[in-house]
Amino acid sequence: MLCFVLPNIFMRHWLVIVCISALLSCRETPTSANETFHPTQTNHSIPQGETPEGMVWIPGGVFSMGAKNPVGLPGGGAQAFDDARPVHRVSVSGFWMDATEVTNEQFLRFVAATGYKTIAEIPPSKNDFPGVDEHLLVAGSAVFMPPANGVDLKNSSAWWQYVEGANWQHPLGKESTIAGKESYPVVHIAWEDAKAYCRWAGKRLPTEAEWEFAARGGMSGKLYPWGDTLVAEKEWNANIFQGVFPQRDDAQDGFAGIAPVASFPPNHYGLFDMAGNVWEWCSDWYDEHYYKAFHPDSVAENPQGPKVSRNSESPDEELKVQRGGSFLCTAQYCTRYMAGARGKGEWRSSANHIGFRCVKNVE
Ligand SMILES: [Ca+2]
Repeated sequence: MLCFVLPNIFMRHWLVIVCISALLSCRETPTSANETFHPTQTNHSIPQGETPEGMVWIPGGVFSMGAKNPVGLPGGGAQAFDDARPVHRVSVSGFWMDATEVTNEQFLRFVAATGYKTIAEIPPSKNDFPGVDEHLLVAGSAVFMPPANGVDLKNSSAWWQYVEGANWQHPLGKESTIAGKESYPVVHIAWEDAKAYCRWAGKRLPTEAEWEFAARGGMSGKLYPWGDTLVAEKEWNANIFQGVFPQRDDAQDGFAGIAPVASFPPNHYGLFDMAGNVWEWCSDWYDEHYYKAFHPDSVAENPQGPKVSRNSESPDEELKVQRGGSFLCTAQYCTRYMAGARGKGEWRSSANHIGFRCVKNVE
């Protein structure tokens, strides 16, 4: 899989990992052994007591985690998802999960209570960037800026710009606001920002295995959280990108850019936007070879991810897993809204398509 990192001196702020579908070469020969999905065995226990506000119960169980190579399937795009095989059996315990991505309104309550400042709001330190002119060390984050004309899809800097003053309260830069967008997912969130919110809320970030179990909604091996068909009879199930990427978003799904949470039907567990809208951080470090350590027929119990990040395309970066894809995903470029697809991002970086949701253990 070929991925690359946007070049910028402000690495910790906006190293957005972008995976290029058009350039992928399938280095792995699919075999039935490493692409076999078995039925999901769902637990039946339901916790006593009240349901935490805004959360749904994910029963846990044993499922097949990973992704088939979708290349050649209708809408499959050109990414082979080599990092998501072998498909392997995983057991997760039951847990509560936020039904939606964390919204601006919810994040505002967190900031009002704690005074927390996100990484995007803090100017990069001189110590972290020795030799860089101080006037260049400004707080900001990466913002998607559609180019006027077609561009080389190998060059993501053609549509991502580091914008001074861009942060969760000003998603497109200093002059923009979140007024009237209280029900939109909060964005420009780095991994430790998401972790801080979850801790404050008495919750935590999901593991990658928990996230995928939840996204699959009890089904096994489906391409999407709702089934195998991306769109049927023009009824969209997720906020992704239609048109010509990156310059023209036709919004056939009703939204050009981010949508308010829960604008599309939930999956079988009552979870909204498990595909598209904004990327969601998981607790795990990202290792492109992590799945290779699992045997397809053994069962991994509540895997927590690798101990360190490993990625051959950006070996110096520390990457955490992101899941679900975003409003910018399209088969023309990146189909990582698929249920088994993996994403990743530099853990101290943010952008206006990165958010999160939390989970909570049974008390
Ligand atoms: Ca859309």
